[in-house]
Amino acid sequence: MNAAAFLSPDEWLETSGGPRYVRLRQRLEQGIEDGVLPPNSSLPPEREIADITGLSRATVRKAIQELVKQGAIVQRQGSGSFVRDAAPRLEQSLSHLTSFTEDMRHRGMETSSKWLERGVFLPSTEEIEVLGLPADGQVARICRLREAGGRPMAVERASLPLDILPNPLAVRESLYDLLGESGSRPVRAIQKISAVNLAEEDATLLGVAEGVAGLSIQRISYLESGRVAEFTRSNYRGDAYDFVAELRLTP
Ligand code: 16G
Repeated sequence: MNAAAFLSPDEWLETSGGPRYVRLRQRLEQGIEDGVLPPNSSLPPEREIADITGLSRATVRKAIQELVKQGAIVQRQGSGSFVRDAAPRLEQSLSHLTSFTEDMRHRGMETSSKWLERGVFLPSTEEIEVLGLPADGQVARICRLREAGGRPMAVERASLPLDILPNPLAVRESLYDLLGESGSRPVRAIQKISAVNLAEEDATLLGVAEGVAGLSIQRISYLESGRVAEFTRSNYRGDAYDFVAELRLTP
């Protein structure tokens, strides 16, 4: 079945309730899922979808914009709308210290987070060592499932000294934005990347089967003064991320 036949309204538009743009969005989602609209295929132009369905162009645009926000459809200037790649791989440069929110914004993707844990805790031995905390001190922890374009990308567990993040509940979408507001955004970081087979908890959160390959990343970030500001352990979906490092010959 081609896209035009699939969008022909008799079968779906009149048979279910809800706003018309939602019904069109659902029909397109179904087409993507069933492979009628395969990865990288182009969608008919808005005008044509409006003609086929009898919907207004504004309604068609609204449905498509929702799918763009979800990351299911990408728009390319001058050439129209396309179904996204089967498993879009995102590249993160290993030479710039950026936040998850910045990385995704740079690609035009919307981010969201699900809070798994946040608060003030007694530190573990590892946190005491890495963050240089007094043994009887406290630590701020924030654990999040990070999503981009509606897809889960990483489980992130960040620990920070309490004077750097006094109120973990104050973090909204971006930790680095908040740290920037208080003048304690890290300026340098060391990252260790290793392969991991995702254990049940993180695999479930990331929407993959237990034991599937992922990337485990440990980031230790520093303030200008050289003090450790953040210790983060993250598990990324292996099929979603490429980390790219630029290498130069030393002069
Ligand atoms: C990145 C960092 C993480 C940092 C987060 C802040 C890696 C492996 N990790 O995900 O250490 O806490 O960005 O992002 O890159 P945010 O400002 O969007 O909360």
